[in-house]
Amino acid sequence: MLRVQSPGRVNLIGEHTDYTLGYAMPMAVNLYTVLEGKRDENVNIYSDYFREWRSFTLNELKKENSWIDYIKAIYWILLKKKYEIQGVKGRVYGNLPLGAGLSSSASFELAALAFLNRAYDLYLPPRDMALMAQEAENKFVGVPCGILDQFAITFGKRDHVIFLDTDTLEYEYITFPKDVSVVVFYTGIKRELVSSAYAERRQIAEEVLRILGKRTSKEVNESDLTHLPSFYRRLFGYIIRENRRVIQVRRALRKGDIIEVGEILTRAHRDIARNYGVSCEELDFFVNKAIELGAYGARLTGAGFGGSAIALVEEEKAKEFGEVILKEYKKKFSWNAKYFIVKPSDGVK
Ligand code: GAF
Repeated sequence: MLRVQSPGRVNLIGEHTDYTLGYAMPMAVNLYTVLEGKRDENVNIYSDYFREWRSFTLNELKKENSWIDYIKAIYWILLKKKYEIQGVKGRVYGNLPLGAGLSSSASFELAALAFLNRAYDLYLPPRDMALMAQEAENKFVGVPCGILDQFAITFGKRDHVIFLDTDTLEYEYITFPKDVSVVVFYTGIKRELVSSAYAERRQIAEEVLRILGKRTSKEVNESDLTHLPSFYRRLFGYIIRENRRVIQVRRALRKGDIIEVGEILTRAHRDIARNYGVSCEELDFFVNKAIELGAYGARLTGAGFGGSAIALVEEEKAKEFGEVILKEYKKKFSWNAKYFIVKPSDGVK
């Protein structure tokens, strides 16, 4: 029996920068998708969460709008690249909440890819695994995501965040302070990336690059935007500042200045909410309350539009912080909200 454990991801800073090939700083976290099983002729997987078996044969890789599509997506990319693989009989379970903005889809896809990599001795380098999982998500599942999630889940390292150049895929591990907790807060609002708002942002950002004749957001300055319509200026201005903030957070973390890290995070939230339009009342409520309760900083994490937010909190206060904010939040919003105290963790293994 083979068992693969694939984490979720939290992005510390660098949001909506990956599809213009900018900077980001994610971490893998200790909430997992687990896939266990053995080789077989066809694919037969039981999901604990959905309480059902799903099956397919390798010559019928059609999308069926179910959780099994994520496994199909991985078969699709491996077969397209002519890897010699067969089926699997197994079970998927875990404690990573689905659709909560913590990359449950990428986590599941990488669980499947890592599983097949080992089961069929494919010897895939980690970088290829991340890129293949992204291509599977883009082309089979149909979500136009960047590389952020797949990279974090593949390259995560315990006690570290990853400074990532999403253009060159050069990266650097930066120590995350042990006495600071990352409190992840799920708003209870499920998020579907297939929804058009994400794709729309991506289209506009790519259009700005085209108009300016630039390849990546790293090469764009505020002054380049002067002649663009104000809507474009506003959206792209955010991306330019966010790239800069990733560099600033790297510097502050290296200095061990968590107060500065926190301030930059909160500033990033205000900016994305005001100028990029992917926050919502619930996320803003969490960020405001978190600051009121003494967090170093707080911001939405992932695509936004619901999903999750994070706060950096002193380790010994994290539990109380989570309880208080959850209670306050539930008075006003969803009963499905939850919080998790997470740690930067190792990638898929
Ligand atoms: C989602 C996408 F999948 C990522 O690629 C990234 O764009 C993120 O939203 C926003 O930073 O998680």
